[in-house]
Amino acid sequence: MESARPITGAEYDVVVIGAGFSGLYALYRLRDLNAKVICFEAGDGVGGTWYWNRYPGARVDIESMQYSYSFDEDLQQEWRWPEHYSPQPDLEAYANHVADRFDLRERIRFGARVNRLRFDEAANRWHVRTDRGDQVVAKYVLAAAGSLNAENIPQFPGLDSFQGQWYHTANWPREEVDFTGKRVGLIGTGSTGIQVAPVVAETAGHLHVFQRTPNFSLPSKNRPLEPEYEREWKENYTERRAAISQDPGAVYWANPADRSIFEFTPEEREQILNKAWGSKGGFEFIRCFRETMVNLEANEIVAEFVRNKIRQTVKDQTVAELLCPKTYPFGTKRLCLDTGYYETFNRENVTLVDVRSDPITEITPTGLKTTAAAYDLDIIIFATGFDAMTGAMTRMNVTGVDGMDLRDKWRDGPTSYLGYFVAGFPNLFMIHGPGSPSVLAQMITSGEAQVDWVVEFIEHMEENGYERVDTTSEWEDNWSAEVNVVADYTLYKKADSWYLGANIAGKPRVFMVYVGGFDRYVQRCNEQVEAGYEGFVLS
Ligand code: N01
Repeated sequence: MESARPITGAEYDVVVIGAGFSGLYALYRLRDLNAKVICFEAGDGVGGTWYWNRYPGARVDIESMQYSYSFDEDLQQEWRWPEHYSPQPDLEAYANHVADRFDLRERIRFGARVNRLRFDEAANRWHVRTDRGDQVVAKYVLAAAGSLNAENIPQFPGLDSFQGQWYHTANWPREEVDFTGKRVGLIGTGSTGIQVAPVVAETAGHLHVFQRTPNFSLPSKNRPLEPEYEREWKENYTERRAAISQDPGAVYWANPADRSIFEFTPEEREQILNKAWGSKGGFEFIRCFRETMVNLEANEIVAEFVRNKIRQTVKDQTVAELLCPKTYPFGTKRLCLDTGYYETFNRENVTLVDVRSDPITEITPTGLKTTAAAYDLDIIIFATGFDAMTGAMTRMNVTGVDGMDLRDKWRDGPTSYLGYFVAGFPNLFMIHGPGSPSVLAQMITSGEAQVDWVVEFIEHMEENGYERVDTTSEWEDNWSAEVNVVADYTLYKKADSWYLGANIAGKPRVFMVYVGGFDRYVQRCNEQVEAGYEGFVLS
């Protein structure tokens, strides 16, 4: 939608927030309802995560033959992915192709960040405003605003005084940033930092990596996509997508192994893990043994195997030990995939700084200070993550029934029913919201499934003349209990991760991701519908 003029006073059936992969698919699906729809997108283009995260090294860590839409057979047959793990430009190009191929752009208003959502109880309508002055009214809001888009920039004193350039990875400029010969400081060693470091180290004069917590990272073994591999996928897409829909992580495993680690000798375990590590790369490694994520003893065997790989790769053993995670079980912070991350620390121009023992105290005009030292820097990169799962929603100033502010509602931690609904916020559907599988399932596929469910829900409401759907605190509590029961069965809560909100100072410690599996989640949502829309208050 090209018009730069704000839209005021218009009424819509549905406002979609966000033109990332889920938002685009929602625009496609909502056509079935013949609904009047508008999408507000903060960026100037489509792609969501893959529009904003254009930092050096940005790359998806699920194979693109799977990390792609399944809804259109011609699309999945015709689109060609150059590499196993696509870099950001290829993913953004794909999102643009989809937007054009299915004529989705005409309904998107770009450069329009939703900054106010107010529910009008008398009329059962949402009033939606954007920072560009749009003011519209809609019966339904479908918030596909992303799980990981409200960037976290730690409040170090002095950032305003810094005379060099600084960037958060999720708000990276379109123009290339030239690191040649520059003194670069990289703060953060999650999935993002681990991708940034090897690329920046290639040209930087010197790279300081400021690490607070080391992460487990697996080799991606990324490579150009072999024509034979592509052909095999395309010939078997129907069966493989079906297998993906039955998988807890919504991914396809070529060699699913259901074996106990305790049935093998230490030598045999080592052999199995080595094979998974060294062959195709990627997350297949996690599935070597069935107990890895639920049994501490099994987990520690796998963790120590990875630590040994780090020790073998990094020449300086003091640095290697600093890079070895030892304070939480393997996989309980989001696992990373890398291309040459640990090798980066063998370079002369790279230094690891442990800011757990020596925290950053301030940003200065010429760099940054820790408690023990000062570092002169030309560029600071914040790979410091996100106010995950809730930030996108709470930053929109949402008020529901009785003027209830979503931030107040979630003061003690986010609540939802099935990850879609928040009691007191009728007709508002979240995609990848807290209480959904979100990032623990492959997000394009799980987004498609969630959008399908929402569209069918709206269809049901329209066919039956309902004006409003809400849920109750009781059903939110039931769902929170279910989310916690499955999380308690695993080791996930043993890490200070963003899944728990632990990365944001003051954020309540609540486990926000449904880890019962994507397949089980879809089943649970359908069960509630089949049980006569149990847990929903329809009127
Ligand atoms: O963010 P993170 P991310 N001082 O929160 C550190 C997805 N993703 O952008 O661990 C010093 O994981 C923080 O330290 P600690 C994926 O789901 C996917 O890397 O909190 N350090 C941590 O090291 C991922 O999980 C892909 O102690 C500070 C880092 O910053 C999610 O996005 C690629 C600090 C933040 O790590 C987020 O990943 C990239 C401070 N004050 C991302 N504050 C792929 O698909 C924070 N840190 C490949």
